[in-house]
Amino acid sequence: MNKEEAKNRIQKLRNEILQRNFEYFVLDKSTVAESVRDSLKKELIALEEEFPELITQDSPTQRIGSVLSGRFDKVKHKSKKWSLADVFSMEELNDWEERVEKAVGKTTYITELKIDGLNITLWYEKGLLVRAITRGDGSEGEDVTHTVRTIKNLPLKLFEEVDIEVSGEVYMPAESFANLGGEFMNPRNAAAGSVRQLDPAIASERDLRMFLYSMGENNLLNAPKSQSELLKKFIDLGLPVNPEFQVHQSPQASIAYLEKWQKNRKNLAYEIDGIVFKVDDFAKQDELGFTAKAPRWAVAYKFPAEQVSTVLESITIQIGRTGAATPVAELRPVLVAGSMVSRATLHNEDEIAKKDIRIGDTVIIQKAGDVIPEVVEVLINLRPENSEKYIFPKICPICNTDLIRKEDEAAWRCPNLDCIARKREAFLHFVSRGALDIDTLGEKVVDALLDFGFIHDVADFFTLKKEELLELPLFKEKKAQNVLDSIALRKNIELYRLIFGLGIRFVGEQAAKAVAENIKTDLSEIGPREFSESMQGKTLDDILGIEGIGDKIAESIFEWFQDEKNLNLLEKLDKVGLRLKTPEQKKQVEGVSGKTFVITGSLSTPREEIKKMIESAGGKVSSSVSAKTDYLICGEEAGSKLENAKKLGVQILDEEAMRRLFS
Ligand code: 3BD
Repeated sequence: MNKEEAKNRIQKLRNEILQRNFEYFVLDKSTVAESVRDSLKKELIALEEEFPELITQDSPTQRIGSVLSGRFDKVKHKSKKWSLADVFSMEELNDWEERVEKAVGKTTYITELKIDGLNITLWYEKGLLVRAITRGDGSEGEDVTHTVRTIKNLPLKLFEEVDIEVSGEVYMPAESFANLGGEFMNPRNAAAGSVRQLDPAIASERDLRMFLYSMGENNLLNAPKSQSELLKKFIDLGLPVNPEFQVHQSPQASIAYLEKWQKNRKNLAYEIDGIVFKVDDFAKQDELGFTAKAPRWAVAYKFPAEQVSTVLESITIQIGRTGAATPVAELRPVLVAGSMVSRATLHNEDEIAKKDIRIGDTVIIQKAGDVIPEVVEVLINLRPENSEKYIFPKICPICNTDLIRKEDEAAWRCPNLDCIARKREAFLHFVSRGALDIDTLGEKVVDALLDFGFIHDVADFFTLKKEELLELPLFKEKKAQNVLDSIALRKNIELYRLIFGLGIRFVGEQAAKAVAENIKTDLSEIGPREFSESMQGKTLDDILGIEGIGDKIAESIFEWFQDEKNLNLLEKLDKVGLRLKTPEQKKQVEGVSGKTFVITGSLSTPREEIKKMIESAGGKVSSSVSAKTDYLICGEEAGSKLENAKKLGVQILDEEAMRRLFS
């Protein structure tokens, strides 16, 4: 290839890469595979190596330039970079809208997600990226062109040869941040730290992105007349714009947008810390003008903080249903993410030690979404002088029994089955929604029943008397009757609800359903006694054989039914009249249900189909032949399994014999 041909080819390759990158990064639609974009770039690199005199700064191969020798150069902004006024509540937002409409009358608004990133201004000259500057103090920033050039969704060349000054937010997608590891606190810090590298190669390895949202000096011919037109113009130029902006005809409509994103922010690939409200029309923006610091035509609604600091006043120990002793931080109450928080979990002894959390410490607490608030970090500089390392208590604060910590577990446990704290949690679990679902028995009622000594085990719920209930605080005739009625209503429940409600360790709702499915009976309803007998008839292997039950769960279930106390409880539940609906039985086929099959050789019906047929008739399919195998279904060219089956005297069926069995 001669130089002229190379120049031509290079130009075409650059344009193609520019266009494909734009489609991928700005329009968010992939028109060719990433490997294709890579190979185009490879060809371009090869040509530029052959003809280095043809390399230009806007070539996509030239994102990484030379390492900066010292600190960054200071650069004056062409136009002042304004701040944004914050509002923290609906009232403040309404006040702002009233002020706006008083000045310019009814108007349309545009809302944008407030990207939690780093504010950067770019200068393009004749369509080429020539400079990138941090916000600095708003009038002067630092030159970070060398790192910002490496941002993958940012074009080094625009689709039009214009001079334009644009600002936006550099950010790092949450997942990329998570994969980064290392010293940064959050994606915002990671983005800022990457942009402020002296070596552009480091920035280039970080997954940095940018969204643009405002324009300063420019020589556009048909300048946009509103913010929404501006964002569309950006896209025409090839600049990345956050796609979630929206124009609203009324303030009310913009409130819906705010509520939507406050709720859905976790589903975004990047972090946002609020919503920016702007008057859409540039003429109206001009009319409204600026205060000393910020435009009057825009505000940022900041989402309630999810992390705040407060003082840890004491540490209490909460005993759970399984006896686990969970340390709880008792906090000076603070508002977090819109609700008052006065307690946060400290998880376990090791967590406290790892973070060196002490009573009296000022701590950062976090509440994300619906999860339990937790202590994230101690602000060590605020630690009182005389503080001492926290020593985890070794006795149960409720019943004074020595706590036990097994070697492979993080939790200390109260081993006392009669510990009132354990019982309370067990009772609450028994009546909870996934279990017996008795909604009149809330925490207060259960606490009162325990206080008065009216319940000692879960069977006692079913023999409560009205006279007893009437003794409880705030109980009158009607309330007592309500409680009795709702208990009576739950005397007849699905079997799995009891299994779950018993609180056998590791047995959740799914496992409970799996066990219930496995109770073989022709009856549509059984008592706890029959259930108990059926379970006692099972070996550990039988339980392990239940689909969906792993080792840990199986062992726990097996042990539970070895304990006399538990069996007595089931007996008592039977006596008080609890009735258990068994799951609909799979159709039973004589000679198939309860039998174990192994399939081998090549058969005319797909194995999966045969397996389904066997299982829906109550049989089981296993992969290897053993003494427990009842039938070997054997096709052509069977090998060692057939040999084994013969040795063990397992009954062997060919396809025809198998069909006869099922008919
Ligand atoms: C965003 C100003 C105006 C052009 C002033 C209305 C204060 C950071 O997604 N619009 C956005 C975002 C930020 C903005 C404006 N629109 N200003 C905006 C913004 N969609 N984050 N900010 N900024 C950007 C700032 N940065 C650092 C220190 C002080 N202020």
